[in-house]
Amino acid sequence: MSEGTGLMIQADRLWNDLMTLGKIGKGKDGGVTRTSFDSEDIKARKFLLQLLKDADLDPYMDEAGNIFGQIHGKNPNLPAILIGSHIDTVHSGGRFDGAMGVLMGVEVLRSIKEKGIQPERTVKVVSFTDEEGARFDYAFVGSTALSGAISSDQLQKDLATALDQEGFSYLEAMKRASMEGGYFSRINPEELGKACVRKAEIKAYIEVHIEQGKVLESRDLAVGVVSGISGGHWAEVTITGEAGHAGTIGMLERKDALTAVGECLLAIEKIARDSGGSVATVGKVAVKPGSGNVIPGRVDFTLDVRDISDERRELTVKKINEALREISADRGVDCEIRPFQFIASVMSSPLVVEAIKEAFIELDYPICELPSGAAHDAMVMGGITEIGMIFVRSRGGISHHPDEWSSFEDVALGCEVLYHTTMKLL
Ligand code: HGY
Ligand code: MN
Ligand code: MN
Repeated sequence: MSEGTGLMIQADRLWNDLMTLGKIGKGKDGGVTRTSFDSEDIKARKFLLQLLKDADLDPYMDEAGNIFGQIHGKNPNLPAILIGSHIDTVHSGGRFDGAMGVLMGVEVLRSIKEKGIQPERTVKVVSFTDEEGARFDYAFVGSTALSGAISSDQLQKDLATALDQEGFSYLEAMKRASMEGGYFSRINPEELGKACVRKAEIKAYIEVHIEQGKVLESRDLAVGVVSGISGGHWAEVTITGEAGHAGTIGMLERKDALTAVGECLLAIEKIARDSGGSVATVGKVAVKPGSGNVIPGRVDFTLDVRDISDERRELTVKKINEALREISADRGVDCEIRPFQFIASVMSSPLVVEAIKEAFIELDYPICELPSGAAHDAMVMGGITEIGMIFVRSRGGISHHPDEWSSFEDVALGCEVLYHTTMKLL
């Protein structure tokens, strides 16, 4: 136990790491921006590698840029326990989303090591490359490569065509990052297959995450166990009308792409509201040519549809697609819908859920089970291993925002639950 706190982990040290990492990529509004392989993400990766090195956790990076620390088990042939999350962020996001899960993994491994415990099986912490997809609109890159959720050839093709706003491809960004040398040298988008692990190599994957919702807060609880994670369907939509002079083209002669999109947005909202459980979001809209005195000729927007029920989500997507085509036909504009990513919902594994619940009981804390509306690397890992997640209370449910916050006490308890869970699974 750590002196004075009654905890097996060192909460002060963890909090200090969390606040230090939160300064990397911090902008004027207090939000953190570390998108994959940008300069701040590289700095954060270096910070994490140093932390792992200092703790003697034998760090390494794989071909996909996933960062690992580890304690080698007495029996290296036994499947390992993996604890993880991500350190990339959305644009102007918070300090906790992802980073907290990774740093708790580091803290748990550090604590195990300091107590002189050498487990039977290997335990690793992983920071997955690009969970958020904020720079290239392509998410879950590291967990997809590691789990082999899609073939490495397909992933490489996707990364070659995924572009950031400057037209820089994912593949180029990875190659550039590999030139940092040292641990980074292993990054190789042409060898992503080497980052893929076999099912037999991992016993379970555990992820701690800020809840990003208000369930725990409303129940006055600091931590909870996740029952399942909602899957998602992501697409890009292009509506093409006719650009023209804002002063000369009469209202009845126009094929305004943006007004068509206006109608589409309301239809999307209504379909999701009436679905009985799906949520649908258009979070990014680009208007072309984008001039105040020109009728918009083309609009590109993103579509994000989530639901814990795969069947209901796909029905919602079908209805949305039909509505977009119908509205476009009525307005004489073209509509192209390009689905680019799909992840099925994943239920947590009884093996990990039971271990988490036993940890709660050991700590004499009430058990609260709740679903996750947000996506996580855990759902991708669900394709290859047993998964489970622990949620930490999120102040006001605010997330993907500079004000995102979990208290010191809640973070400490979350990490303590993770420690006890890990020990049960080892
Ligand atoms: O979009 C999500 O649910 C996650 O935060 N990446
Ligand atoms: Mn997020
Ligand atoms: Mn996250």
